[in-house]
Amino acid sequence: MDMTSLFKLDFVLLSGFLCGLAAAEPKWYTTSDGRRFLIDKEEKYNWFRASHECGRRNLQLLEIDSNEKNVLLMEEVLEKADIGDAYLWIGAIDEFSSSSNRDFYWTSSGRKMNFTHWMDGEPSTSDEHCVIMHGTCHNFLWDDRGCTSNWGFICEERYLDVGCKKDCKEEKNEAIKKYSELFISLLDDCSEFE
Ligand SMILES: [Ca+2]
Repeated sequence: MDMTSLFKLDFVLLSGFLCGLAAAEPKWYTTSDGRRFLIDKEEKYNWFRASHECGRRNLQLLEIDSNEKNVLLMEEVLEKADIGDAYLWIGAIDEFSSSSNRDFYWTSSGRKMNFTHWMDGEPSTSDEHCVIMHGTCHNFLWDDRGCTSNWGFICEERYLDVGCKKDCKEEKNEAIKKYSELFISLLDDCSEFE
């Protein structure tokens, strides 16, 4: 191998090493009641991919169904995670409704969102169907965003006892069907550029 090839090899190895340093791994956090949460602050996931990143680890995008859980999360997870001004996807969508007075649902349980922690003026526009949580700088308030924009995510361990009744399961199945259809239509749109 000549010197030029050696320099090229060194450059490739060094680049790989530096990229490895730059790519932060998602981090685990545990609350005092033993529940575990996974946070990736890197803003490179659309909502569907964020949901997939949780699912492939047998986790789910975060559901916050009570003030108690929200306070526990803020005090024992989010403050420690040093999120700064990053945004994190959570597991809520509006079932792709175009109504200005639309409801939001938790995709993990299928339940309608009752407890909310919206930022002032949010949810804002009916073409923003997925929900992010703001970082520390905005007190972890929620905001609807376009599902294909890229943000970080927060997952939690799956839990079975969510008080979900039959109707709730039907809502969940309907929501999954709707966002699967949207995902497929987005893939079709992307294929036009290939
Ligand atoms: Ca919004």
